[in-house]
Amino acid sequence: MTFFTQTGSFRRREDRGKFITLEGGEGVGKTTNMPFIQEYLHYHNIPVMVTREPGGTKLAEKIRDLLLDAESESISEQAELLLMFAARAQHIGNVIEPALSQGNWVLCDRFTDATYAYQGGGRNMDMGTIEWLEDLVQGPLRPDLTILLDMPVEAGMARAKKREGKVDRFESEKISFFERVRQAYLRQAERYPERIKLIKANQSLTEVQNAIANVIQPLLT
Ligand code: Z5A
Repeated sequence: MTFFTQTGSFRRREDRGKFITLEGGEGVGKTTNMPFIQEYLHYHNIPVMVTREPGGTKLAEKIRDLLLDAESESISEQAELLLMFAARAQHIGNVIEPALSQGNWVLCDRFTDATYAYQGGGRNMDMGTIEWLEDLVQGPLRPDLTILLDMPVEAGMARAKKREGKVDRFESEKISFFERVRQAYLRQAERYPERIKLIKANQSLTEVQNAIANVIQPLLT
């Protein structure tokens, strides 16, 4: 299938789009860099759908509100884990898979590596259970590329604190929680070096964005 691009040239849609996820701890710059990646792909005439987790559909956004609400009743670890995957099931079925199968690329702010990091690392939940849920909910779906922005926890938290707005349920965790999250992300990167590309987030924004462009580039050919 072909379609007309903004620059006026025709580009052939591949049978299936690519799935890119952006990951990292507090304040590493995910929100800041999502529009950069979107524009970079548009520049290369790639149709991209931008989304996030938890969230991305009406129901999944409601689950997100429940999960992030700092004033909710205490949520058990199992309930938190299952809610993450319930939101993900809805997101994959209604948004991610349809977009990919129509040849669109999908750019997602956090995905299942966040579950390994926050529920597996932060909450010390069993990684085998997470793997089992991943297989159940995703089948063979895995990101084609995961960009992991990494920096020391305290520096990321200091950046995040400068933003306005209420602190959510995760942000009120202790620093030791975020240290475990970071280590779990780094273990994921060691485990999947082909898929997960680690980028130092405590560089200038230009340097971070150059590094992001470099890791996306091989997908364009
Ligand atoms: N969660 C989970 O537990 N399990 C799961 O499976 C999933 C999620 C999918 C969702 O939060 C929460 O859900 C998350 C994990 C959990 N909890 N936490 N914490 P989220 O993803 O919506 O938001 P977040 O993680 O809290 O992200 P963040 O704190 O908003 O960070 P960020 O988006 O990476 O940072 P930012 O807002 O882009 O940047 C922070 C500041 O730094 C800002 O002022 C920027 O202008 C500045 N910045 C960014 N880059 C630079 C550079 N390079 N130099 C200088 N300053 C910079």
